[in-house]
Amino acid sequence: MQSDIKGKRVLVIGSGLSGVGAVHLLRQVGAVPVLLDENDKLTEGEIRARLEEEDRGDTQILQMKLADIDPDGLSLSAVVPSPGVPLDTPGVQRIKAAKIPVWSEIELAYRFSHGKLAAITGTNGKTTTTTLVGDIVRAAFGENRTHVVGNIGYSYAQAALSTKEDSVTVAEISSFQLEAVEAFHAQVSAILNLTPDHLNRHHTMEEYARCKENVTLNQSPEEVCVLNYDNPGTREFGEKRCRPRVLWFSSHEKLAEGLYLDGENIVKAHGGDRTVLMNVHDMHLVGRCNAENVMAAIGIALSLDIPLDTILKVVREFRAVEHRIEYVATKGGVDYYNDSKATNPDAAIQGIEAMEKPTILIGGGYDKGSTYDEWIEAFHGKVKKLVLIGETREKIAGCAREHQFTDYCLADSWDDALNICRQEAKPGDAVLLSPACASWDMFPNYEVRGRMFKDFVNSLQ
Ligand code: UMA
Repeated sequence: MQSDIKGKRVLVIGSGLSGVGAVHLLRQVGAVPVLLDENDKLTEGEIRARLEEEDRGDTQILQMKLADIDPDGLSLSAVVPSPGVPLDTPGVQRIKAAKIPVWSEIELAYRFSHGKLAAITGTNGKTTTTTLVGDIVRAAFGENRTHVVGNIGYSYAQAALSTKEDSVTVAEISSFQLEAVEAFHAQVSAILNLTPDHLNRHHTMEEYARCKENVTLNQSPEEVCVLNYDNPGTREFGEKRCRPRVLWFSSHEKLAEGLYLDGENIVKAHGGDRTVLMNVHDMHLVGRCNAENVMAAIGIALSLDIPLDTILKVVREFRAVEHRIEYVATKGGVDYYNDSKATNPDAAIQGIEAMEKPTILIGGGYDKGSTYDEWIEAFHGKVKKLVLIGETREKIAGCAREHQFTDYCLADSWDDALNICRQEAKPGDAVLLSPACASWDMFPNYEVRGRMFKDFVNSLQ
């Protein structure tokens, strides 16, 4: 589907990956992008330098607060906010009141893309599942027909115009990106799980779930949504409101239809038949959460009509993605794991569960309004020291005391936290960076946080 925006002015908010991708797409289709960034620390030159070479010259740049723009005066035909831009601010509300369409960057991208789309959302496991599905699609259809985009770190808008009728796009989609969608339509969708996250942005769990459920928007009853049978949120959605056909997966229940974990085996149940697909020890990924990601990926790939033997071959060869319970090295008898991607308590619980040794845990960071009770309860005698960093350190310390967990300390800085780990870790221990918080108070993103941790580990004798 295309949209008639040729020659029309479109405001792009944010000059990060999404904004740059959106400007590029808009220019390629003959629209006139106006790029606004609210960060007053950036110079116009810096913003322009972020754009693709061919977009730099005459793209109009605005450096001001969104609340100060005059939507009518700018003669806008649409507004494309980057995912990081909250949509309930007065600036966005004024744009909506002026009846100017507000499209998230994935909505814009979708309108100009071709071929099939598999869209994967959920609170945790998105990146692993998307990467795995991407590898399977690549093995089945070849590199040229495969596009892996979205929250994974590559703007969908940037890739959209390279897609063709025979392309298969695999998109990792966040709740932020699903807030302003309209025509967006994936042939296969997945919601891996729903647990509290980003509540400072979405305010309530209902609103967060509503955004995630938008991944099924415009799907027909013949199309497929892959859902987690064990998670109360996705289960309720699948049983009550989901329009496309549900393909369930479960790591707890032997389902009559769908994919499930039976001891060490992944089993497919269909039409009364049960087939053992593989043993979880035949793959390189560890932990129940990864068995769930693999089942979801198999379900998505089967729904894209990819042969089972192609799927299972890729699953057997697949290795963990960077920053997700990633083994870094063993130094002085201490195992170091980088789980910087655990940016909420639920993901961090999975990090702890995967540890098999007494663990020194680095936690804390940007305050997203999460509660930490369940995370601290999951320590179960495994965490010998909790080293707290960032904005949430006092809040987590208070929560730890309420749960009678007192083996924590507050680090004054990132370096201080690493020094504490160095002093506390004894041979036979593990050190785990699994912060349960976003990184934005101390780092540009979780990747930088994870790489700094790995640099520290690699510098140890
Ligand atoms: N900005 C404004 N006004 C605002 C907010 C931001 O002007 O109110 C400007 C900033 O000054 C900055 C730019 O917007 O220059 C940044 O935009 P952004 O925060 O949307 O970041 P992008 O670089 O466009 O990256 C986004 C996703 N970021 C977020 O959702 C916060 C990336 O996901 C994604 O990989 C990328 O698009 C490509 O699709 C990252 C993420 O942290 C990994 N996602 C969250 C998560 O996984 O928990 C949802």
